[in-house]
Amino acid sequence: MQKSPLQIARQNYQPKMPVALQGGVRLVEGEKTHSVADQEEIKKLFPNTYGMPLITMEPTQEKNHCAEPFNVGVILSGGQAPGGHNVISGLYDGLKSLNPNNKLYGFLGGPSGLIDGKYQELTGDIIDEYRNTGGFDIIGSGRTKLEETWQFDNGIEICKKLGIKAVVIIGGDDSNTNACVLAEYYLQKQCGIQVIGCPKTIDGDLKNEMIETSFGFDTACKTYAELIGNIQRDANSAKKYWHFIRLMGRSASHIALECALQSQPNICLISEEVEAKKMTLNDIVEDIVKVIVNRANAGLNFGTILIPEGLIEFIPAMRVLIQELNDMLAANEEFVSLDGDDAKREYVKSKLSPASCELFRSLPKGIAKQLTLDRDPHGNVMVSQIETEKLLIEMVQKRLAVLKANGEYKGKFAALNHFFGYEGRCAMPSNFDADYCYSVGVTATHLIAAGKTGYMSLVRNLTKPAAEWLAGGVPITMMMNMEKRNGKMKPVIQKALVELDGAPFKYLQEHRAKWASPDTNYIYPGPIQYYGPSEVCDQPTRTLLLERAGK
Ligand code: FBP
Repeated sequence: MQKSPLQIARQNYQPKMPVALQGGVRLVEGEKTHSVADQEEIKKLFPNTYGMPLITMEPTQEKNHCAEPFNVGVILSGGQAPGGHNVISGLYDGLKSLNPNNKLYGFLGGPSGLIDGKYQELTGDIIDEYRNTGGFDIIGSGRTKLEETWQFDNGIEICKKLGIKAVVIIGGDDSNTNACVLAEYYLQKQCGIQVIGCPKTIDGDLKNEMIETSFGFDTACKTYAELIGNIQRDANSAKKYWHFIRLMGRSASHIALECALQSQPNICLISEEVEAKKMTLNDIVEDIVKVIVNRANAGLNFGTILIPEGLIEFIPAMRVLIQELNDMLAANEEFVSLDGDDAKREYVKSKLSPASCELFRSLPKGIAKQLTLDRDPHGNVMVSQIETEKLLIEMVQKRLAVLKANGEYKGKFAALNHFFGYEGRCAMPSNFDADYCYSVGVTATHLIAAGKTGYMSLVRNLTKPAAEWLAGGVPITMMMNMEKRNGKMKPVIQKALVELDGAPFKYLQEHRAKWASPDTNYIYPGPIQYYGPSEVCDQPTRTLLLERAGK
């Protein structure tokens, strides 16, 4: 296979590691834990894995060694995130250093690989091909939900067949919730199979008191910020377009916020703020229009607007509509059997409450249809398919036309829409993600060797140089609360949304008037750098730096 010079160079990159993981490792148990909310219910649902202690890893003189070889299975779950291959290489190297006869199996195509018994042994040659690369193509990923006991039982069979002592699930909040359910089930069954989770998602919404960031967020944001910076240079050169840029991230606005901190656009919408202020679509449009008119008055008919992909779900009336649609689609097979868009539209309208029906009717047909598309296996609306940026352009255009007719706007409005998501999910991992992921993988092997289950591999202190990072394990039950999914209350890992009293949002709040003004405040971040001075190559995200400042 042909490779670029950078691909070849990256294959030989040796991830930086915390001192705690460089030699022998000793596990130290800390305080017992409890879930973030709904303690009694979570405790009842997870009698075996609830309340386990936090674990920290300390360096020792003695090298770790497991006399009896053992095998581990790994699953990549959900959307791609840069660094997944390094978690697997860290796991592989960790296992081999414990005993060269240990084996690593990859389950193919996501969680379904465990259920259907599709696997591949990951040998040294295979691992070497994928070190420090983006993508999940080493074994593939999938969104099958691991939640039924027959699936868990199939897992036991295949693990027994392959001599697998532990399954490592690399996934986001929903996949790690499932990892916890699986760990609990395997303990109840006393089948001797451990389950360890690893925090993955570009969305950045799997974070909490213990997990400082999920992997992939760093690389994805830096990739999008580069593209936004390039667009801003173009806008500032051509001076003729408003760019409406939607950014992936599902519900949370972390990606949009981080990209704003890196590139300083004229406007960055934050879904969580829209919800807190109970804003309507018209309010949002009005805010955008004000900035456009103000810049037009100074002769500037161009700019950039960042839009989080989950925005629509945070507009209170829209949220009610989406919830009604979710419940309707979950409990209704009749809808799927209907033929044609018009029949479906009429059917939906007949099932909605009067207020939601009114809102549904007022939406452009394309957007309304996008809202009724299939949900993901976790019952979530697939916000990546809803073109909010086009909806906003249309509404802004209409409003500006009214202002123009009234003589209140004299500018020219030409808009271009963009959606950045898939461009960043498989980018070559930044040094941060390459280092972080490798350590997460090595940490997981130590948790497995110590017989732990129901834990998430933990690497923290991430704004310090990698040598000073801390490793350990956090019980997954600690992150859980009860939420409504597919119409039913379920135990799930609490999603981290943007905190409006958090330092990253406050920074945006303090600076956005200046960024919206006719002065040029754009930053052009440029591409991710892998080689060169540390301040250029090893910087974590602005979000992480601001959140950790003073801690
Ligand atoms: P995960 O939560 O699985 O990490 O997925 C992240 C994500 O990229 C979201 O930002 C986006 O909404 C979604 O996946 C898109 O899903 P798909 O890959 O199925 O199109």
